[in-house]
This record gives sequence, structure tokens and C-alpha cells, in this order.
Amino acid sequence: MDLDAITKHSALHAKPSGLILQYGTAGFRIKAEHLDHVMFRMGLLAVLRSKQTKSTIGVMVTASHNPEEDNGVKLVDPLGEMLAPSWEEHATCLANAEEQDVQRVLLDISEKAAVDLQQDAFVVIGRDTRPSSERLSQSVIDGITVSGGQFHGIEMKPNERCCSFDGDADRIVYYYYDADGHFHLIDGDKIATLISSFLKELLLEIGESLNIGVVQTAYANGSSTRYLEEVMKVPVYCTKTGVKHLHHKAQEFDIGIYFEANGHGTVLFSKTAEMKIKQLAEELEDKKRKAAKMLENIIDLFNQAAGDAISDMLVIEAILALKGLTIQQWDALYTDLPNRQLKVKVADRQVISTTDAERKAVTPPGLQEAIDDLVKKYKLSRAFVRPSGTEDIVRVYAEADSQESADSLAHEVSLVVFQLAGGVGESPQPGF
Ligand code: 16G
Ligand code: MG
Repeated sequence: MDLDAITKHSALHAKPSGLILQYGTAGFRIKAEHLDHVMFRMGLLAVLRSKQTKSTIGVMVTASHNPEEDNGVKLVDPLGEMLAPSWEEHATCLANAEEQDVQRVLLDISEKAAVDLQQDAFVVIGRDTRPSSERLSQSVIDGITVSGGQFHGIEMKPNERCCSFDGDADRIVYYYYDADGHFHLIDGDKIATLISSFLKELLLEIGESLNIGVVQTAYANGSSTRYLEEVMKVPVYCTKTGVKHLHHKAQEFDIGIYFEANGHGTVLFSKTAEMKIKQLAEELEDKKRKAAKMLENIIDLFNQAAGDAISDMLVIEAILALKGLTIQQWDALYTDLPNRQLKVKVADRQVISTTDAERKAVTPPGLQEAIDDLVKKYKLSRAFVRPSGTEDIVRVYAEADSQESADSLAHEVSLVVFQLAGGVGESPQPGF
């Protein structure tokens, strides 16, 4: 390690004097403007940790669901675990070291943790799409390269199939950039469509008429519901938001496929369906046997890990490979209706109660009528409001035939929520 080079580069990522931070469960998380030195130093620390563990270390630049102007960084240990507690202390020491002490703290850590400085170091960096994240991850890279480590930034090539899980890997979404640089999100609705059409085909092949049902929430894009019902002819049911509600409903079918648009989802097979399919996998011949075997494998996979994003991915990847489908062809099954989600702050969000799987507001009086009148002004339109279960706000969802209409419907609905449900603070402004 070239300590002089580190000192020189560190001065380019100077620490604001007097700033003291603590490495917590979420790593470091504060206003993005105060984080440059922390990022550089976490690059240095990741290299030391990588040398010490002789393994790849992860660095994630994000403040997750915090406000956009915040940012954060956390290190990920070789098996994907949280950073070891003793290294959290090292992280805190290094982040708080005054400029002239950085060298000494690095040597201290290396000594205490018995780091073999001759060892190679490799770091994988991830970041979110906050405006500050690109610059801050560049500071991490600076820290890694100046201390002799290697790093990997995944680049998305046009039309390349990508997928992401959330932190606890119970949500999955696919996406790609097209040749014009437009981002395409393939959400839980399209995943449900792909999986249910494949399962339906296999059932047809083996000649079993087990009943299939797809379960969605009100957030499912209207195009997906229409496609499933009208083109694929599978029955679709809507439940309240939250995995437990979808799961419960999906248990009513021989094969229940449920996905929230946000990527939570799985496939449930009834015991009867499982027994029938396993028996057919023994009895049938040739192509039919192959189809039954395939279903059996899917059952076994989901039985082992229902609701797990990795199982979802394996099934999706198998379907795409078997059907020779590209992500673009999958995406083109139907076109999402333009939509918009907004939040409204109110004094007490429980004044809003809903029915019909959250698609209709019962209270406060007059709210649903007002929403109905607004929805009528637009084509292919739909809107609903519900109190969030995770944040102290009311959520507004609107979709319509154009982005402009969806935006303006969402805005108008948020205004009536503000007026009729006790909005607080500034009233909702148009534009996003
Ligand atoms: C929770 C739910 C998720 C739902 C979300 C809605 C589980 C495991 N998670 O994260 O399914 O989509 O809440 O959040 O059930 P909201 O009520 O704030 O819109
Ligand atoms: Mg999760």
C-alpha cells in the first residue's frame, strides 16, 4: 500500500472538521453532501477487509428509503452478511479520523486485524439511482484503487436482461435498457403473466384440468389484469396489499400464482395438485412425461422456498430458456398503462377506510364520489387511495391512457384527499 498516495488522495476527499459519525446497522447514513470523505475511506477499508478475509467485499452506496438528499454506505462481508462488529468499530474510527491521522488509523487497523497487506483485494460496488450516488461511488472507487484494490461496477449493456432482489431477497424485478437508452421495468405483474402462461401450457400438455388462479392487488397494472383475463383466460382475483392477503387467497386454488407489482410473489400448489402431478410424472410417456416432470420440479422448488426471490428467478430463467424468449419479447406481451403513485400527508391516515380490496374508499364521506368524478374525465382510467401500512401517509394510485393524464389524475385525486381527509402542510402541487 502506497501510504503517501493515500494521504494525497485523502486530501481530495477532505473530512469536514468536527463531523463525527457512527457506523450503525445501515452503515453510515446522512445528508449526501457530508459523505465524500466517508466514501473514500470506506473504499480504503473495504480493501483492508478484503485482504484480511482473502475474499470479495461488497460496498453499497444507498440511503435506501431515506429522503433523496440523503445517502449512505455500508460494507458487506464475503457471504453477504453484515460487516463483523469489530470492523464496524474500525469503520467508525476511520470515518472520524482527522486528515493527518488517516495513515496511522489505517496502520492501526491493519495491525489489530492482522491484515496481510501483500494480499490481493477485490471489491464489488453497488449504488442506487440518487443524483449523488454516482459521484459518491466514484469516491469509493478512488479509495479502492489508490490502496491497490480491484473493483467491479456492473455495466448494463443495451437490451441485456438484468434482475434485482431486495435486501432480504423476497422481491424480484427484471429490467433492461433498450437501444435508445429507455429503461424498461418488468414487474411482478409481468412475472405472474409469464409463469402462469407457462404453467397453463404444461397442464394442457399433460391433460390435467387443475384450476389455476392469479392473485393481484389494486396496484397491478390494468393492462396485466386485462391480458390475464382476456387473452390468457385465467381467472384473476384482487386482494388487499400485503403478502399475507395474497397468499391466503392463492391457497384456494390447485395452482395459485400471486405477485404484487413490487415483485413479492410465488406459486402455491395444493396437496391434491402435487399428488396428481407426481403420479403423472411416473405414468405418462414421452413429451407428456417431460411436461409432468417439469411441473414436478417447479413444485419441489417452490415447496422448498415459497416467496423466495431466488426460486422465482430460477423458474423465470428456466421458462425464458425453454421457450427461447428474449426479455424484449417477454416485455412485449402487453404494454403497461401509464401510471403515477403519490403520497399525501394527513393528520390521521386512519380517517380513510376502504373496501373492495382497497379499490373503494368508504370514509371520509364524499371522497369516493369525488374520485369517481375525476376518473370519468380520463380514458382507460382508474384511481384509488389507501392509508399506507408502513408510512404515516396516504397513497394515491392513478393510471390512464397517457402519462400526462395519469399524472394529472393522480394530482387531482391527491388534492381531494388533502381537502377531505385532513391534509397537513402545503397542499399537493402539480408536477413531479
Ligand atoms: C409491506 C408488505 C408488502 C406491501 C407493502 C405495502 C409483506 C411481507 N410486505 O412491505 O407486501 O406491498 O407493505 O406498503 O407483506 P404500504 O402499505 O406502505 O403501501
Ligand atoms: Mg423484502
